[in-house]
Amino acid sequence: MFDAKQLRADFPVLVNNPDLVYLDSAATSLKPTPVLAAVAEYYEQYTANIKRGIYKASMKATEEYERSRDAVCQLIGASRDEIIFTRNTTEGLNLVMYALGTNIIEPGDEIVTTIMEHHSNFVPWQQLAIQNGADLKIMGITSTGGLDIYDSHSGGVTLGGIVTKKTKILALTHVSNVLGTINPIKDIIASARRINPAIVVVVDGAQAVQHLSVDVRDLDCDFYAFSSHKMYGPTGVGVLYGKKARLEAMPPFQYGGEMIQEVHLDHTLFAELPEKFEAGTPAIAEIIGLRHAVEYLRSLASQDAELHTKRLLSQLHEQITALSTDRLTVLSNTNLEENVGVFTFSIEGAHPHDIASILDESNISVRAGHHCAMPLHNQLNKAASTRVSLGVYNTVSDIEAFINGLQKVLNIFS
Ligand code: ALA
Repeated sequence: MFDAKQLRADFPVLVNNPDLVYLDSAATSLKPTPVLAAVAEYYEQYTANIKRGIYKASMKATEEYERSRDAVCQLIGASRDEIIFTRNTTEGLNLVMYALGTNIIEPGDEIVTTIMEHHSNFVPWQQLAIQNGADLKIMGITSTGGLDIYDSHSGGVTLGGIVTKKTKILALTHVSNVLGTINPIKDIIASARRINPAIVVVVDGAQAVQHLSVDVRDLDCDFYAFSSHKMYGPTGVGVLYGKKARLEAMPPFQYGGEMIQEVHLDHTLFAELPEKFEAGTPAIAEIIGLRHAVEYLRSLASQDAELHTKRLLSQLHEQITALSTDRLTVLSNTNLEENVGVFTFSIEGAHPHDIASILDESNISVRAGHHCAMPLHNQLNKAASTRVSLGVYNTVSDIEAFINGLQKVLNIFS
């Protein structure tokens, strides 16, 4: 039986700050003890560079590093040569844009993305379209915060209005960081492939892997990028999954150490996958820590922790309705079945930064601003918003504290 109160003992930040109401897990999650212990163990017991040393500590570090790759493979159903360690989701998406996008996009081609993208999965494609003379086409959203992709007759997903045979790349998020919306990626990809079987589909999974079970083969995406730090792992590590045939056909993204087989004065033979895309010394300790985050996540999934987060989101919505104010506008997805646990809102006459500062006086951490999603905010006619995002360690008391804090905000700005 899942018990969030008990689980909080796994998170030193919560133990050390018992009054903290942390509602910003979409920005970064807190880290459990096994992850921190694995990072410390590497630094305290066997610090060494990987793949370079013929001595015990180096071999152990290399082994632990590769065990993380195995753990990620199991998490998302990929094989070892399809998992590239990057710095973060942004770097993974940029890798695809530079190493593949710049080589395949020609004048007159189309790139399709959505209005709900984080800048990391929007700006690279926008810039590629500008540089290579392609058209950037953007899927819109409905009034409840889902993608506007459903056929009015059949109710099924149809991209007929936006993806065409000229669309070479479809880049979209699995879960929106502002709306909380879970996009029906599998149906979207199937619909896109019916129109253009050769389309390259790039998925931003940064807000998804910590909430949903992801199987990249079942989704049939070409690329899937995510970050360790949002899934209870260390900062400084990202994962890029790529279909083997795609990665093999791409040139390296960065040149340097460890991504080569042989270097001659006039040419270089590159390493096989995945090393071809892992130039230089990586974030060794953090990647070792990532395996423990994956294991933690798997144990949460077996306890059905997501059901707990969903219940908290429903409680939050019920209590917001009970406030019966017409000055608060909910911007996140109000179809809670489609929402991973994000509540984004605005209050008439109150700047989101002021809202966040007032909440912070009660030790409540939320995010305020455009959340790296300016096109979406423009579409919603808001310069900025305030966002609550839930993690597995949140409790009924956290929601109550937030509602009390919000009442204080409404009183101040009445
Ligand atoms: N992308 C992270 C967020 O949405 C930082 O907050």
